[in-house]
Amino acid sequence: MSFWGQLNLMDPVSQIQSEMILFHDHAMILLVGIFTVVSLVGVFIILSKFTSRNIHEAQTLEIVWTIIPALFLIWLAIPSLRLLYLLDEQANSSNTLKTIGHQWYWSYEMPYISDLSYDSYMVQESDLSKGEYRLLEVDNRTCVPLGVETSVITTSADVIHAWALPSLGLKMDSVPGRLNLMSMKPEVPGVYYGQCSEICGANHSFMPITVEVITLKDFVSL
Ligand SMILES: [Cu+2]
Repeated sequence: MSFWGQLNLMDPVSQIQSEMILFHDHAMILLVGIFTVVSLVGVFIILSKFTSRNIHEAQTLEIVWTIIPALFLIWLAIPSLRLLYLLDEQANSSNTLKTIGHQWYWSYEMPYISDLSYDSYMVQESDLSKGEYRLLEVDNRTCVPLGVETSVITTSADVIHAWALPSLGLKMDSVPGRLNLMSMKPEVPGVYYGQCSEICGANHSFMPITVEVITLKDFVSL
């Protein structure tokens, strides 16, 4: 995550995040197209001599300019719905990570692996080592296995927080008294950063999320 990296979306490391970036590009094609056409129409209206100002109806034109936008909406809606259902897919999950938001830190549990529960606090600026990211490093990173689908269950102990990991296309509210479910399948090993994404109080900006993606072999031997 260099300076230039911070100006863009983070690199996708899961199939679902790549799909979301593709959908963004797909939607941008239409957006840029509409912007261009509307701008051109605006320019033509300014330059028009209004010789057609006495025309009151044009059935064919009206049919065309109703049907074409409707087709564009379908062109947007179909991949959008597909993505929505893909995001909810939980069928092949074989590991579970529970994340609990607190004011102002996260705690994690991995019930299938151990009954261990641990807290994850941000590393203060004065304690950072060289090369570590300010406001993003935590004292206890959570680990998930590479190439394995992990269900992430998120909840909160006090107010509403949100657990987010942009590289993996994850963001979900952590609501007290509720268990919200999402799934992740990281395809590239590495360390990924996220932040609480719900304004949750004074130290909202200081409860980052750091996830280490390690090979299954390393994960099993933890
Ligand atoms: Cu929070």
